[in-house]
Amino acid sequence: MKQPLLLASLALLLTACGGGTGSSSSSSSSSSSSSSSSSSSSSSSSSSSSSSSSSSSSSSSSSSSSSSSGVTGNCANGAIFCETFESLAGGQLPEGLSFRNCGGNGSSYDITTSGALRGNVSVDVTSPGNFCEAWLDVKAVQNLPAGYVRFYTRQAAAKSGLQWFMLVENGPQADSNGQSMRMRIFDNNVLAWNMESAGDTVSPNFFDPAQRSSTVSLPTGATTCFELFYDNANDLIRVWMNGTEVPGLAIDNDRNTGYDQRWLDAFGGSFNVDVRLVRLGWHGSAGNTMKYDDIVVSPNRIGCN
Ligand SMILES: [Ca+2]
Ligand SMILES: [Ca+2]
Ligand SMILES: [Ca+2]
Repeated sequence: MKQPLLLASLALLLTACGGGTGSSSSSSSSSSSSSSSSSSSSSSSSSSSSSSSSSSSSSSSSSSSSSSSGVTGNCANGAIFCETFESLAGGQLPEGLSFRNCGGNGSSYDITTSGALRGNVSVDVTSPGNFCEAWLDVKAVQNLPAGYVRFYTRQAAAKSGLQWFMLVENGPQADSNGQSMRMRIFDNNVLAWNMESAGDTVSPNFFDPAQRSSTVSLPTGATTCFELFYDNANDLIRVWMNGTEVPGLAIDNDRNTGYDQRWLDAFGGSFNVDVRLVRLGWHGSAGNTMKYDDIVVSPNRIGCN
């Protein structure tokens, strides 16, 4: 039985912000630029006022050009969301994205021509560290029970350890908290899934040299394409980097295949994939800026071209 999202959000609001767990609850800055939809995070409107100002002040210009590109209707190959940021320089996030700040002016985004990843404009997402979250909420995922999220990214500085740049909110309780699936950057930039509430487990178990080779290191200083696939009905998660699947990041509920045994064990033998939101940005102990561009959500594989 699913707990109503409102209750989950309210529960999160009671949680203290920050701390070593990284579970800063902070309220929903998403409401500042979200227009409606059934977003789980926007339901906590009671505290949104504190964060809405920060998100709008984060970008250099206040011209709200939210009329842009691509929420629906003009994306290729059946995609339900696509954003290149090309017409949004200096402005606000488009309707399909919202910003989740840790509160106040803690984190920020900036749609900028500086160092653009693709074309002339991309978006910088900056966190000062100390577990102040900075997320772009990719809201189209809420309307898709199975699909692909494709994006390009580049980190300004190599930061690893207790850091993560993507959150997959799986199940009704996950809301940038201990039940979120973190795409975490461990030492030497090794990527692995990590969830705090499941014994802080990691998948793959990269501490085992044999499994270390099943995953990749996040390139630093290079624009990198990621594709995430999730299928809530068939309980599948897969990840590609630069067009090549990363076998160690696949979770398929078959402990006889791949490298998900540790993950499945942490959930009592099976993991119910129930993806409700994907967040792109930065969160963790260290501050950083992550650039993002060409974000697409589609029921079909998108690729990196
Ligand atoms: Ca662009
Ligand atoms: Ca499922
Ligand atoms: Ca498996």
